[in-house]
Amino acid sequence: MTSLRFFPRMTLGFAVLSVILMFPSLTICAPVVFMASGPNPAGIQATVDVFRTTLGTLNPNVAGSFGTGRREINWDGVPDALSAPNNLPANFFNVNSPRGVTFATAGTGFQVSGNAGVVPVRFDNINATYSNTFQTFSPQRLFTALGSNILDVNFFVAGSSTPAFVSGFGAVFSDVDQIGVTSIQFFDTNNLSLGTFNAQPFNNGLSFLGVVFNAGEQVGRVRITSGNGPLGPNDGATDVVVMDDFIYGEPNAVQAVPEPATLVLLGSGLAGVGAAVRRRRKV
Ligand SMILES: [Ca+2]
Ligand SMILES: [Ca+2]
Repeated sequence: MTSLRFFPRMTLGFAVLSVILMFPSLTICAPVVFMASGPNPAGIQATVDVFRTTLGTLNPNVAGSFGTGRREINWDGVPDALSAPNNLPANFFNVNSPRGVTFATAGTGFQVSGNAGVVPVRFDNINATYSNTFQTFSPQRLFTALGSNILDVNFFVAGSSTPAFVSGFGAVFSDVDQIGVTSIQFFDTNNLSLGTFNAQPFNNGLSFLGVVFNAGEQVGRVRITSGNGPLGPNDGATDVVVMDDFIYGEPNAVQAVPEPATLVLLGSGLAGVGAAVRRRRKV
């Protein structure tokens, strides 16, 4: 900063403005990161609560956009028929229970863990060691992609096919062992990365990672990387990680950007209006 002390403020401002004008797609990010890890839910609860408060009031699980506030998914109310050992439809939380998200993965699908007394809990149906590896933040269901440790969360106006953006997103992870592996990458509505953020590890514990963007950024997608390999009966020496609660800002419709041709028409239309005004003044 010392070198900037004698730099005229006006000149610096002009220089920054010039850079923005030269690179109109340049994104000025202002991420606010919330992260915690601990041996149990109490170890991350305070951070989760501050993240919730920052996003605003919890909205009901209905179609449409409330404009502000937040949505949450804790997986716990998913019907048995759509939980382990069965797969969860990718659009369950935009169709069956409208919360404005759909999932995508290069793997084979998605699964919500089973309830006690119905099927083996916490993905013991996949590997009998998993109930000793994973714990829940919100009892008693967890979530995972299948055949891949990477999944995308896409946002829509709840209950519709209208693309939407959110101001922030966070997730609870279970059994993050390695540093710099489990992460959330944020993309804006033009699919430009807003940054990748890593979850803090805690062996057999819970980790929370949430990011809010407070400079008007529009998050159109997040890519979640859970550990370094997919769940499986023989997952080897990998760091397997599953997910619990998703917490995110209310999805709002992405405003359509006029096509260049439309802009030309709009521009010529305005020029015509200007000419008409000038003609009228001459009369
Ligand atoms: Ca849960
Ligand atoms: Ca692990």
